[in-house]
Amino acid sequence: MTISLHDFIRGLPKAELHLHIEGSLEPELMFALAQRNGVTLPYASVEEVRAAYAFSDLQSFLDLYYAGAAVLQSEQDFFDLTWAYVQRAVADNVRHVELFFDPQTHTVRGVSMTTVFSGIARALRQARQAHGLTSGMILCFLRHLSEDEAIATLEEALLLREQYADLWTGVGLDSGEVGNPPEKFSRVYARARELVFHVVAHAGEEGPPAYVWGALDGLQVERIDHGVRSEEDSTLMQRLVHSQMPLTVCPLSNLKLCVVKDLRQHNLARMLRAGVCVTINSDDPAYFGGYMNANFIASAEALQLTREELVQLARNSFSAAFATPEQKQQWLAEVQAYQDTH
Ligand code: ES4
Ligand code: ZN
Repeated sequence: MTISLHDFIRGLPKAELHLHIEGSLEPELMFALAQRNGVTLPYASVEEVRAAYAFSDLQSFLDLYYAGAAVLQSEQDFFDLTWAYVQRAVADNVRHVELFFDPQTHTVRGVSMTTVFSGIARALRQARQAHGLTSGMILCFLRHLSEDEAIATLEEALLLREQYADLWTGVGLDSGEVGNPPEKFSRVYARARELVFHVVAHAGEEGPPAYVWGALDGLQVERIDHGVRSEEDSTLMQRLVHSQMPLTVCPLSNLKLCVVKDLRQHNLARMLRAGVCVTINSDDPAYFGGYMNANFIASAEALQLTREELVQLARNSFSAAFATPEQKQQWLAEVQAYQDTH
C-alpha cells in the first residue's frame, strides 16, 4: 500500500539549511516574552500580529521582523526561541539544521554577543542530546549596515569561537538585498575564509543574477541562499549545474514576499529538473506560514513533484550540509533506505 503524500513527506529524513532563528518567533512566544521583559508591542493580540503579516516585499517583512526581535533580551529568551524551533524541526523529521542568527539585531539594543550565542547553543546542544538533531550556527551580517560594522561583529564573536566551536561553523549575509551587493562585504568574507569558516550569502532573492555572480566570485560562497533569480541568466545556470552549487530555496517565503505570484509559477521544479542542486527550506517560518514539511507539501502540490524528486530534494539537503563525508554518507544511506521501503 502506498502512503499519502503528506505521510511520505513527514517521514522523509531532511536537513534544513536556511532558517533564521529570529524568524521562528511565533506570535504567542512574542507576546509571552514581551510580558516577561516589560516590552510594549504595537499589537493588542496574537490575532492582530498574524493579521499584520501581509507583506508586499522583503523590506515590508524586515520592518516587522526586526520589531518582533526586540522582545528577545535574556539568555533564556534565546533558549526558548531556539527550543521551540527544535520541537517543530523534530516533528517534521528534520535531522540536521544549520540556522542563521543576526547578532547585530541584538547587540545594537544592548544585548550581549554572549547572551545570543549562549541561549541558542544551549538549546541546540540539548536538541542533540534529547533528539539526535545535529546542528550548526551561521552568523549573518546585516547587509544594510556597513562592512566595518560586519568586521567589528566578526571580531567580537571570535572571542567566543572556542567556546562554541562545536556549533559555529559559518558566516552568512542577510537583510535588504537590493542596493547592498555582495562585493560590499568582500573584505569580511576574505577574513572569514582565512579563519576557515564556511561561507554562504543571500543572493538572487530580490536582487539580480549579478548579485549571485558577486556572491560566487566576489565572496567565494559555498551555497547561495535563495538564488531563484539565477534562472534569468543562462550562463549562470550552467555554472550552478556544473559546479553543483547548492541553492537553499524557500518556497513559502518567496510566495509571502511576492517574489512569485503563485507557487505554481515557482521555478524550484524547473531548476531541479535542469540539474541544479536545489533544497527546500523554511526561512522565517513564523512569518511565512509554515515549517519544513509545510514547504515540502505546498511545493509538491503546486509543482507536481514526484516522490523521486522529493527524495532528490532530501538528498540535496544532506549533500549541501556542512558536515563530514562520513556523516553525509550516513544520512544519504538513511534517505536511500527510506526510499527503498516506501
Ligand atoms: C530574510 Cl527572507 C530574508 N531575506 C533576507 N534577509 C532575511 N532576514 C530574515 N529573513
Ligand atoms: Zn533568508
